[in-house]
Amino acid sequence: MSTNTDLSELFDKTADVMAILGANSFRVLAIQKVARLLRDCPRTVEELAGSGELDNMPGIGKHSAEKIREYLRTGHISEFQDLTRQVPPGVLAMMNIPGLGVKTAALFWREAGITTIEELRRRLDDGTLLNLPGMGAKKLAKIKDNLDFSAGQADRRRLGEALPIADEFCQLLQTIPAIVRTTFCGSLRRGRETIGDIDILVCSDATVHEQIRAAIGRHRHVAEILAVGETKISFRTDRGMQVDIRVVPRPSWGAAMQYFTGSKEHNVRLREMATAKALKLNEWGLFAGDKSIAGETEVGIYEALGLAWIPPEMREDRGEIDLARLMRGQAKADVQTAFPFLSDAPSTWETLQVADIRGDLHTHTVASDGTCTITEMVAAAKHRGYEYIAITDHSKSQILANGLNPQRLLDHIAAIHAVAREVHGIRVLAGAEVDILADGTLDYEDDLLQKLDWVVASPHAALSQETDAATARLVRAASHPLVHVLGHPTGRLVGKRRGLEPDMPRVVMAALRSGVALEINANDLRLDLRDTHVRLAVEAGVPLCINTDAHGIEDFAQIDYGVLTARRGWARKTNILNTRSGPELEQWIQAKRRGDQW
Ligand code: DGT
Ligand code: CA
Ligand code: CA
Ligand code: ZN
Repeated sequence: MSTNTDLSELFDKTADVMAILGANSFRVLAIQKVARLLRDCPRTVEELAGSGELDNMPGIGKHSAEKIREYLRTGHISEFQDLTRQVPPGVLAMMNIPGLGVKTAALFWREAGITTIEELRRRLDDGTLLNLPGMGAKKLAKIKDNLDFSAGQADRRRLGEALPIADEFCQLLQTIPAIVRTTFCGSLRRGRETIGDIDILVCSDATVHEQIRAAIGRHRHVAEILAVGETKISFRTDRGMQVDIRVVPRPSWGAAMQYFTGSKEHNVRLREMATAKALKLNEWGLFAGDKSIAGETEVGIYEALGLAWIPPEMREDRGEIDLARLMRGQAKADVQTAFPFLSDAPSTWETLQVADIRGDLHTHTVASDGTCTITEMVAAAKHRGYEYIAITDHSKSQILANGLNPQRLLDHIAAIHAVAREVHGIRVLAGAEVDILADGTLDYEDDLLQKLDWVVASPHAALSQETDAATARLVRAASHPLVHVLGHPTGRLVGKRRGLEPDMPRVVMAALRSGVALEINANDLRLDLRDTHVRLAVEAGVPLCINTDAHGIEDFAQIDYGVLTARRGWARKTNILNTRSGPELEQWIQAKRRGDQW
């Protein structure tokens, strides 16, 4: 990958090392911020260092700029190396186990001498850790549970990591003239939050595997070519992801796309349907005896089985096959009876598009822990074609994120309104992301909340609460009359932190009663609400907001992941609040403040 990525990872790792060595949390945070800036920066560090701009970048201090230059000169940072040498790699792995964290990892290392995950697993079983301060049986059981959770995720990558890689290789393959079409399939096409391996299909009637081998062999991100056959080429990227490329002839293109998109459970159901009609379905086509009756297009396969085409994100055997059958049927009432929340009884599924999103209602600026100013964020939102944006910086309890105390918030509101008056063609809402405290109360008083145009309420701390406490907390926040949307309601981080595990149907019902919206946080590390929770909200008729929680202008692009997650939860345009026009949103906000039902 690029130097920006390498450096960003180095800074991130060093932040972990410093944390475990007991460094001041503000210093750790500053290093993490540099990591994020480097990752998100559209220009290369080489450029920035060359032009001298590196020294004037907000968020990158003198010390960090010096380190970056050292890296560009020598390929390493000696101070970081010295720090890293002091901590066994297993200890770093330990602190990244969900729910374990710096303090416990340091305790296990210093007080129990644990330096590897295997050792941790053994010691969790033999009971000797019970002697450590603060370690009860319940707490240890939870750690064990989390260890299993992270083992289950071990070789899976986040959607946001896999998708750009897949895109890059698809584009590369597309440059081979004998290749007619290229697409990725598998879990990636279904928009799952984590990806095991990348499945790419190329359509060609020629023999192209040697050309493919040559093209990928030259590519800088290819670490090892694992196998080359006429119809299948596999390789591993420098980040350890496996990619399978399959060559498919034109007549089988649709069948192969269907088969390799999966999911496996969905495919099993389709094959049963085919068998029931005395047909055979495989990756080559749909056959009656030896005769192919469909295969060139995916929609052809579904229609030949008596189904409407099903968007890939819905192919998880969660009722989509029944829906597709009823949608193709004659009686609209059947759809309504089986799926009451689809009151318009669609006969085709109109998939939610990124272009349907008309604004972002959860964004941060330099006032708290963002990297851009209000003006920059607003300009970038306008440039995307958005009709509105809410600026929602952190509230006072978020000390490490530089949360705003009441006086700073008042000043910030004035500053946002000042920008709003200057800029034309986009509505700018003065908002806040208010912490939902452990008991469900909010981090600002009502008279202050009243002054805001838009209130996101989110949990950030106390995320390992028991289910009952978590449910009560979120229900209480959802019921607060001044809240517009619950932001990242569970606080989970994909593959890293389980977050709250509330009784989600009850939270959804509370949102319905009070007319509050629920967020689909589009950041690929969050995707919170997750797909199954989205489905609950859709079925209950609770409005959803897809927000990026942007901490800089680069983050607006994350909206794609939120839209994929929304589709996986069967959300359509009508379910998403921020697909409405500015005036319609305004009306919704007014009605919410008056306490009308949505
Ligand atoms: P992943 O890679 O673990 O994130 O998940 P997928 O869904 O991409 O699974 P993968 O890569 O093992 O296989 C790609 C697709 O190929 C899968 O979604 C469905 C299809 N497929 C794989 N194995 C089978 C199978 O045994 N039966 C059927 N019907 N389909 C399969
Ligand atoms: Ca796959
Ligand atoms: Ca695969
Ligand atoms: Zn947040």
